Order: sequence, then C-alpha cells, then structure tokens
Amino acid sequence: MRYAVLVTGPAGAGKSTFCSSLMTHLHTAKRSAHLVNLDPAAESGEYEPAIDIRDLISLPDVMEELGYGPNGGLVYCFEYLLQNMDWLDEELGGYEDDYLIFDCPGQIELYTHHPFLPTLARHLIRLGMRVSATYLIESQFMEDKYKFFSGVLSAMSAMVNLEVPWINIMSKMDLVTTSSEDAASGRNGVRTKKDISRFLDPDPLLLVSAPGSREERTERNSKFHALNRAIVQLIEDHPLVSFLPLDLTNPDSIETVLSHIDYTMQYGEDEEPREPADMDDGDFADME
Ligand SMILES: Nc1nc2c(ncn2[C@@H]2O[C@H](COP(=O)(O)OP(=O)(O)OP(=O)(O)O)[C@@H](O)[C@H]2O)c(=O)[nH]1
Ligand SMILES: [Mg+2]
Repeated sequence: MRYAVLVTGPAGAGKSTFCSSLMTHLHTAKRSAHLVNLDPAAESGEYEPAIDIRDLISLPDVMEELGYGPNGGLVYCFEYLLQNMDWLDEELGGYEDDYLIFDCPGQIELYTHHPFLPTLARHLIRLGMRVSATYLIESQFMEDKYKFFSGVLSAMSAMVNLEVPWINIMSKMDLVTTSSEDAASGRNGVRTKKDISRFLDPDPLLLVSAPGSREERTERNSKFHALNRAIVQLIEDHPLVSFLPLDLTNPDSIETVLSHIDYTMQYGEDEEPREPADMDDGDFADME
C-alpha cells in the first residue's frame, strides 16, 4: 500500500520545513518515506525530492516564454501537470509500500478556488493510494483574532473542497510561550495554556468583544457586527476545524502529528508481516 500526505496551507506557513522534519523523523524511525515537490517555484531544501514537478515544467520558463506573472504561471504549471498525469503515474510507479510526502505551493487560491488538488487527490486514490491532507496555519495567526478566523474559514473551505481525511495544524508553536519568564523567546507573545486551547479548538466567542469595550462599540455601530455574528454562527454550526499544535523543536510534537496522520490513513493496518529477507536454511545450521 502506498500512502500520500498532501502538505497544504497558505504561503510561509512552514510547509516545506514541516516536510523536511517529517522526512527526518520517518527515516529515524526506519520508515520508508519520499518527498514529492509540487511547488514549481520551490527553492532546493534539505532533502532532494524523489519526484519533482520542476522536472516536468519550470515556473521561470513559463514566466519567460509565456509572459505570465508568478501566480498565473503557477496555475499554468498545475494545469500542465493535470494534462500530463501519465508523467506523474510513471514517476510514482517505482514506489511500493512507501510514504510519499507532497510539498504543495502556498497560493491560497489553489486550495479554495481551483479544482487542481481535488483532481490530483482523486487521481491518487484511483491509483490505489491512501490519501490524507494537512493544512498548516502559523501560530502568528493567534495574534489577531480576525486574521485567525480568516485562517479558520480558509481551512474549512479547503477541507470541504478536498474531501480527503484532513488534519489542521498550528505550526511554529516554538514562537509561542506559556511562561512570562522567557517572554523574549516567544516572538508571538505569551499566552496561557487555556488561552491557546481557545485557538486550537476555535472558540467562536473570541470574535465577540467584551461589552463596553472600544472594539465592541465600533462593532455595534457597524455592519461588521452582523457579519461577525454570522461567522460565529457558521463556526458553531459546523465545528469541523480544530488544530494540532506543531513545535518542530520537540520530537514528541512531531510524533503526535505523525501518529494522527497515520491514523487517518490507517497506516499499516492491512500489511502482511514480512519474512526477513535473508532468512534461509543455512541460517539455522547451528541449531540442527
Ligand atoms: N520558528 C519557526 N520558524 C519556522 C518553522 N517552520 C518554518 N519556519 C520559518 O518560516 C519560513 C517559511 O518556511 P517554509 O517552510 O519555507 O514555508 P512554506 O509554507 O513552505 O512557504 P511557501 O512554500 O513559500 O508557501 C522560513 O523562514 C522558515 O525558517 C517553525 O516551526 N518555527
Ligand atoms: Mg514551501
């Protein structure tokens, strides 16, 4: 059985860094994993991708030859990939019983507007692979409740679009600290555990400002208030989104995230136990 993990999320959320850490973690656990780069604009990272969209089409070439900008060029690259899926099939052909980690680009419209990733996911499922997706947003989103809820809504929209088992991840948790003593290390602020949990399991009431506060007065005076109320209602009615915290400086945190990904794909559930490859009669000569 082959397994595919699509690593998605907005620009700079830490997708490529997470892919590398996951690769290191899987290799340390002696599991067979390969990186698949789907970002035609990617810089080279720590791991050489086993499959790389840049071998099929390169963004600088598209921009130069067709005169597209970076976003239009990226859309063109993905359209080109979908028209040339036999290239991907051939590249995937050599991998059996492997974990394939797909590092996706950061253009948010790829997840919310375009049918590319759903088409790709359906294709992988048709090839007999188990597919799951992770959606990363970074801990800095917790700094601003409006930014945070826009992240929640984009996660919800991408999730509904993709229709595969899905895990939302709050990345860069090393930038948040719960202790006021080492406040300097927490670039994204000091927060209590209770406060963090209101973000990991989004509490729609975060959007409702304290009565009498300046924010509340502006919200009450504007259409903003009605919009917020509608968003609160939407999130309450569809409690689909919650986040797993990811702190790459802590191996336990990576292990927890990986075990959730394994679980969504039922990793290894129906593998047959393997015979050790070098076991033959000669190995037992001294026991006879
Ligand atoms: N402190 C901290 N920084 C991180 C972490 N993950 C990523 N970064 C930094 O965040 C920046 C973006 O990381 P990438 O992994 O390139 O993010 P990405 O989502 O792949 O970005 P795009 O592919 O451009 O969308 C880099 O400067 C990383 O060093 C993390 O867990 N903690
Ligand atoms: Mg990247």
